[in-house]
Amino acid sequence: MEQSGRLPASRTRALASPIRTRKTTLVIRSPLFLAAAFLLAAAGVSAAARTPLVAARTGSPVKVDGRLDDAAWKAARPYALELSASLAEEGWTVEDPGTVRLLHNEETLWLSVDFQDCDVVSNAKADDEEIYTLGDVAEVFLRPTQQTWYWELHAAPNGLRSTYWWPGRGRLNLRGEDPHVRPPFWTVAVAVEGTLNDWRDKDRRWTAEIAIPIAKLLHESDVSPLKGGWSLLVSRYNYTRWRRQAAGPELTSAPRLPKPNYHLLEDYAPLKLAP
Ligand SMILES: [Ca+2]
Ligand SMILES: [Ca+2]
Repeated sequence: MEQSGRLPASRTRALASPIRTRKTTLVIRSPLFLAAAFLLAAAGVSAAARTPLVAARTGSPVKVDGRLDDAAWKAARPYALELSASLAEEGWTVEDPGTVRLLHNEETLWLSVDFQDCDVVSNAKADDEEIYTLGDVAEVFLRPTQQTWYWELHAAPNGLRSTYWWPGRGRLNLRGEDPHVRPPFWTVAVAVEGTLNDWRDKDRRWTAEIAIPIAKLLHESDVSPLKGGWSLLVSRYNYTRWRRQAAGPELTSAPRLPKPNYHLLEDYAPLKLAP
């Protein structure tokens, strides 16, 4: 989910800067270039969002037990979760670092998260509660880039899940409809180094492995992510007693977003399933 469903008003201003930079470094003669630059701006595509998140291909399935000791994970590149550019510009730094890794075998997309966390907490009691308001979560957003719709999967350190399917972000907060998809079609297992829900001590981390059957992601006539054309955001809510720079949960994501709003769809990274 998000802190606010509202897209930031400064979105246009934020985009103006890289486009201006291009104009100063490139001699623009071609109307095609101008058209491309306009389309880029209209689509809200930032340079950072174009760096793909790559899922390495594995021949051996991941054992989904929350422990990241499978040999296959060694072949997967770790991507660091980052604060939004806006918060970084204000001088904020990440307090509890985290990484995500991706693997696939053409049938299943696996994600693992490794979140350092001084205070692992979740008050969630059941799947499909708004668990991001009840404690720490890892979130996975998956979207066909040409579509308005997207998946939003949440996993908590107590193993609970929420599964959302949004027709489009303009329907967030719409009452009278249930965005949850039940039963969940994906699996998760978690491991906590420390003690869940004990504020008195200092924890170390929680890890999770998520397995998503790729075919189950498809809606209507959408193209499989195996053929490209999908985008991905992995994000986090980190509630902690030990927060230093602000009140409330720390919000970080891969890729980095311009603002701390996880529904900035155009800024998700392309998802690349390596052959
Ligand atoms: Ca494992
Ligand atoms: Ca936490």
